[in-house]
Amino acid sequence: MPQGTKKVALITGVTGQDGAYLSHLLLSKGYEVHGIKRRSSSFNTGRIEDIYQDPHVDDRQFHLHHGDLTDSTNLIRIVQDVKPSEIYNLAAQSHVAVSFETPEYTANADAIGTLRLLEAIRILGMEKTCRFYQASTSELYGLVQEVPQRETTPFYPRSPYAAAKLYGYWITVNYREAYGMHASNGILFNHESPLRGETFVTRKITRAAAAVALGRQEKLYLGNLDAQRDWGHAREYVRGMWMMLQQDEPDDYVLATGETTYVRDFVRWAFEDAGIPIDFRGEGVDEKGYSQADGRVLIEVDPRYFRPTEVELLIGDPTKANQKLGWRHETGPRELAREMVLADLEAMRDAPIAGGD
Ligand code: NDP
Ligand code: GDR
Repeated sequence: MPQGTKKVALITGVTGQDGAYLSHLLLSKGYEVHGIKRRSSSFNTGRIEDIYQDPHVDDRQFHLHHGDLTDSTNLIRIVQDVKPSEIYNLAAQSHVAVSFETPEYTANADAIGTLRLLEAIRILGMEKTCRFYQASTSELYGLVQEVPQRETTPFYPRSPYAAAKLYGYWITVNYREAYGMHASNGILFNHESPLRGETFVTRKITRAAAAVALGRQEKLYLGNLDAQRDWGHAREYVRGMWMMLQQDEPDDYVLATGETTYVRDFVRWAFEDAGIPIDFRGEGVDEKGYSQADGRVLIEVDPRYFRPTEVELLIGDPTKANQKLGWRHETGPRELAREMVLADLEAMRDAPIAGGD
């Protein structure tokens, strides 16, 4: 791109956790940012309210377009209108457990949706002018083949979500090799924040810890407490996405903290930060769980949250991203849990809580 030309980014999944953080980052860097949001019967733009700009305002830097990864004509038209210099494909049916219930839809959005976007770039002859980021995932590693997991670790997907993302990963590599596109995969390990969706385990736990502390909830039902995850902060991970697209050459990178934590320890931390120190009684997933000093059972394992096939252990090796991108994480899981609990406590003090699992 000629120097001095304004960079234009198109973000799919702009209403999600990462879409919100990435929009903030790119706006702060002077980008014109376009996001694709789905039509929904109620507002789904809560995470980007603070950067929303009225369509009637002149010289807007943030624009929203209705669209869907399952609709090729819509994607082609948006890419043609926006003419982005960078596309970040963050949209996905991103819940692993839900993918077992909606496998075909998940494949359509997460696998073929990626192909549709790459084809839009190709059909419009933008292979050399538009860089592409694919939101790949540590779920690709699935059944443990090697730890810590790095770019060269073999994949073994364990869910319809991971199988769909495997296609997204390889079609991105293929378009890079076949058409010389600047297309990169970020293989991101779990990243969380106060903006994390309420049904992912960290946020489910921090909201429940806050609600129990405020006397609004008695108990939290969870699934596999023995799973281990490498949890980092979403704000830091979107910076890594941007860094990948600023490289001269496209490539694939792991972003991770290199530290892994049991779900049960995240539970303990979150409740501790909410002012409810808890003792764990026994080991194993069928155990009733944690109790307070007064004997109340606060956590109960409910098998309905078990997955037909589980990913037991994720721990990433971010050496390549450290060395080639200069990317580093700053926030570890303990600090992350605290930030999320404090944010939920603050939000919940002023607002009624909604249900959900
Ligand atoms: P979220 O679930 O918070 O956001 C997903 C976004 O995709 C939402 O904006 C959602 O819209 C949108 N979306 C879902 N289906 C479609 C569709 N068919 N067409 C258009 N948009 C759609 O995910 P995150 O922000 O956490 O993750 C971003 C991406 O990174 C996802 O692809 C995820 O799979 C991947 N990823 C996430 C990791 C994590 O730990 N967070 C780790 C590794 C990869 P709506 O708001 O309407 O639901
Ligand atoms: P994950 O995240 O599947 O790793 O995918 P999630 O937070 O859903 O689960 C993490 C682990 O916690 C266990 N678990 C529970 N999970 C949920 N959601 N609800 C529960 O009640 C519960 N109890 C225990 C799970 O079994 C699992 O082992 C996330 C998503 O953001 C993906 O899009 C992304 O690709 C990966 O992270 C990296």
